[in-house]
Amino acid sequence: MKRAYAALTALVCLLFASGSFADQPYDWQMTLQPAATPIMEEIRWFEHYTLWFIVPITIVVAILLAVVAVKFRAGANPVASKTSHNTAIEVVWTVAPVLILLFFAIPSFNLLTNQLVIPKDPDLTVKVTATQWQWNYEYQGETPIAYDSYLLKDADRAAAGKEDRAIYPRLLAVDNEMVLPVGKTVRFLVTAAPTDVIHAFAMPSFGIKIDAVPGRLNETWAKTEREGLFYGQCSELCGKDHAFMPIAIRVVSEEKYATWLAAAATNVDQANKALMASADAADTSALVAENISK
Ligand SMILES: [Cu+2]
Repeated sequence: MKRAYAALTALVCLLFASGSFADQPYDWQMTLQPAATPIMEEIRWFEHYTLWFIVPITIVVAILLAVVAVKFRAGANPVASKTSHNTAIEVVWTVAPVLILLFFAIPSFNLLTNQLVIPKDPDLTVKVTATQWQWNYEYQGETPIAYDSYLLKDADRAAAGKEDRAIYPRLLAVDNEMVLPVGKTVRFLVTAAPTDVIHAFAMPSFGIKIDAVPGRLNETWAKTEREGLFYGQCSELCGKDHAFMPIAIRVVSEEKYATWLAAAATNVDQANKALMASADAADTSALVAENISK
């Protein structure tokens, strides 16, 4: 009976938990996406931290405004006060914001430094080149691999084996995802094609958003902490199809990555398909196992 119940629970969870297959925004989302890198964890922490200042300040200012509006209304003050200066108040409202801003500035600069200082000797370097309107990923390894990543068109879903819209959402899914090994430090070199326009490479779960500028090589990095399929989008208005150049990154185990890399050296399309089949199957069985063990 217990087993049957567990199996039923697993099935129900599977039916409703399809969102957990891929990291992407959801309707009416209010918060940031869950983190997949230490940088994004820091960003999420910083966001919560700033709220501890923002919320009380907003409440105090709103109360002060209400008090002033009521207490000093024309009806209660037929003769207006001529007071124009109060040294004590001026000192307080100068010093207090400076102190509050210091509490923001220090962790903020820390975060910025962590984002912009690329770790020495990254495990992997991927050059990302944006063009109107697709991405090109170039793996700087012993066997150079480069391929384009386009928006997945609805008409191509069946042929690509990407009919599950929970895993491959409309306008976010691509034909060929970028593939990265989990737990490794990846350096991204980001640019746009020489005669193109400015785009931006953005991956919310990684805490990455960096401009792709023609003639300029921007650097950023990520150390992924978990496997999954992560979605982002071009984040710099770049022309009529700006909304149609999504970014998809598949983070897999080191072994799967090695297999993919070897296969991709000869045929990227086939390597991606093989990886997709094993990754999607693993996701599903892991979820079932996780739910049965609960
Ligand atoms: Cu773009």
